Amino acid sequence: MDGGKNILQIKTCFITGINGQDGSYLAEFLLSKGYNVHGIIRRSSVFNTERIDHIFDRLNLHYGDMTDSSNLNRLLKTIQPDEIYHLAAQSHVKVSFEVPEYTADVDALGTLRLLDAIRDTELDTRFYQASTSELFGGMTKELMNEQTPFHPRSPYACAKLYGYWITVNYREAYNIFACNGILFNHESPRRGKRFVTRKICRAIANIERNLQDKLYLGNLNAMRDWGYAPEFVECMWRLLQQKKPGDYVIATGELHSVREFVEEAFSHVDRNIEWRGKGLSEKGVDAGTGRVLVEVNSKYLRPTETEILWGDASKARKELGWKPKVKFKSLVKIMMDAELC
Ligand code: NAP
Ligand code: F7E
Repeated sequence: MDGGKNILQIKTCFITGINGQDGSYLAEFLLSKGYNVHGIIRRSSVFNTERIDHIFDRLNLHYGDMTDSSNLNRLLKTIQPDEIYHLAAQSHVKVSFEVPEYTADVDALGTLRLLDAIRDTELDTRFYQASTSELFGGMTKELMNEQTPFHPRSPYACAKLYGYWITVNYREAYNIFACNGILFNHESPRRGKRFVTRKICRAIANIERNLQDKLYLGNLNAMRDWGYAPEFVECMWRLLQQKKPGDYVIATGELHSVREFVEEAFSHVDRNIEWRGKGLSEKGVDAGTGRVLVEVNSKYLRPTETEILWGDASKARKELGWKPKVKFKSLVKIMMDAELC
């Protein structure tokens, strides 16, 4: 007897980080596929479910934390998920320099705790680890794929490096169906407000509404391969539907600088940005009015920077049949439209 689960073919999934950017899109996607969706949220002094409020009634939410093994063990025993999507993390690179030990506890040991809970409970489940292009460190302008050596450049990336390898190790040691998605930056109107794309789009909308004077940024020359989060979460699911577990780079293959993102985003409010000065004195000026709209502030620079992240997702295209539709210009439009409406 299988309690009717297989007869009805309703799959159960467990998402850590369900109220984050990716968790919210993934929950929507898995609900649309008919999954029974469970997830953990943390107790917070204010409401923290804004991104999932619209689907709240269709979710099974539990209090949980990646620092609490007994909680994770208990939840896995009770829920018995067919698939686990491990997205919870202290995900801000700059913040990881301020809280390196906490970042390691949540992002590295948290992953171990969850994998070990699978091992302890002897669950026959599939496991997705939210690995990151930050593993590569981006010191050279080269396309990065599954064979590119890792060189993490922040406490966040070092913690995620452990998460990557412990996922591979538990796959090899205990035959767990465990996969790494090495995702390059992906954004959306639900992106955290302190990540650069959302920060830029929000600031521009605020400037247009006279709520903010200018936008302060750090490294304008950093380059990223920015994709669209709803398309990227679909890959997480595709990865767990494969015959064999594996590790995949997910990226658009298009590279742009923070400076270009600023220019493109300002073009949506008909402002043409001209750059004047150099280094910390550089300013972005509205070519039409001469008003300074962008300044550099050293507090947004990082002790070590990941300069360039540019991904080659050929393996995902071939084996997962995945190809992104939303590239740089349409991504900026989606994000600016959302801020301006
Ligand atoms: P996000 O918006 O910052 O969401 C992170 C989630 O993790 C939130 O739900 C957060 O809950 C939860 N969380 C943090 N600490 C936790 C803890 N100790 N216990 C339980 N939950 C905790 O991040 P995202 O952009 O959706 O990214 C999802 C995952 O992919 C992360 O692991 C990130 O590192 C990784 N990643 C992201 C990108 C990207 O470009 N977005 C690229 C590669 C990899 P609270 O709301 O309570 O803080
Ligand atoms: O920075 C530069 C900054 O914070 C992008 C996370 O999801 O993607 C994300 O990490 C670039 C960096 O994302 C500001 O120095 C300039 O070079 O938006 P970000 P990130 O660090 O790339 C990876 C793949 C993840 O895995 C992470 O979880 O933009 N930058 N000025 C700035 N960045 C911020 N945040 N704020 C600025 O003012």
